[in-house]
Amino acid sequence: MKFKNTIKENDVTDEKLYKSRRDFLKSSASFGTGLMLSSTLTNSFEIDKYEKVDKFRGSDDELTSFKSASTYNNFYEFATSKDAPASLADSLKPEPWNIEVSGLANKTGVFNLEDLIPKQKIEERIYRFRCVEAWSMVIPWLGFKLADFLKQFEPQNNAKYVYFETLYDPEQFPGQHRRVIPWPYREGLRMDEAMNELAFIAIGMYGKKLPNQNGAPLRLVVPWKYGFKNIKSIVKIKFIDTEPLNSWQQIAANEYGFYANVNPEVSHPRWSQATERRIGGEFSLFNPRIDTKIFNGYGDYVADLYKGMNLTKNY
Ligand SMILES: Nc1nc2c(c(=O)[nH]1)N[C@H]1C(S)=C(S)[C@@H](COP(=O)(O)O)O[C@H]1N2
Ligand SMILES: [Mo]
Repeated sequence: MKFKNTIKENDVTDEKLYKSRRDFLKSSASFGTGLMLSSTLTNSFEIDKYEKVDKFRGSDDELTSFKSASTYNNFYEFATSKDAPASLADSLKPEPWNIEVSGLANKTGVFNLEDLIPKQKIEERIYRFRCVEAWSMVIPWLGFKLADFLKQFEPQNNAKYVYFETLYDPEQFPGQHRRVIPWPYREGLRMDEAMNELAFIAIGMYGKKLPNQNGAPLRLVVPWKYGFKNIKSIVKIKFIDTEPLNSWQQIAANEYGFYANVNPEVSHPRWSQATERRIGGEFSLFNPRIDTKIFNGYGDYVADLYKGMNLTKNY
């Protein structure tokens, strides 16, 4: 089914309206229709100037509230508690924002995010989000395919991995005064994972720009992997030929390796990953637990990437 939506951001500023729009779109969203809007993007980083195409509803579950998603955060650059990032986040200045692209690509250098975004088609994607700590959310992201974003730098054939770094600046990230992890936060994907249609760069959520505490101005969203792969506030992208060390391996190599695909059958050393708790509501600690699915339920899109790999070893 082909369906075109040209709903602009200012139609959806409040959450109630936002929800009713979701219901309206429920039947229309279908993945992979290949339908794109001819965009009328301007050269500025104002999310409401972009026309959006609704393309993927990757979960029919009720959305997590904006309030929960923007006040229950993991962002160690601010602090290690969940509620602190929201209250500390003003010190981050996400505009203007430069990204340094290096390594095995034809177009490398320092780019201003404002110059990179207008080339992208802004989509909305509703994805489940599963943290390794066994809680989860359902979030409507705004952004673009990581594949499209990376292709503009013309990665070379020998680029087998893409590596990302978060900003290091203790003035903007007070948590970096303490060395709770070896800063900067770093992550990576195998190139075919990065090119997968689900891999996404978010610059917004719930119809608005990304709140700082959620990783403004741009963060990775890979919904079949544990939350820690979803690196925030990216300033460096490097195309490389060997598997990079990500932050979680640096701090706890015995817990998770490079892939970190959601897998209910591979327990964390200290807890089971078979079930999860949906965040939401005042007493969400008491929400009933639900079953966790392999690849967070996105196996149809990503299982092929891991054919022939032992997923209990490559976790
Ligand atoms: N730079 C950076 N990125 C990060 C983190 C972090 O501490 N620093 N935490 C990760 C973890 S563990 C999770 S669960 C998600 C949380 O994203 P959210 O706060 O938007 O829900 O961000 C991930 N990306
Ligand atoms: Mo996480």
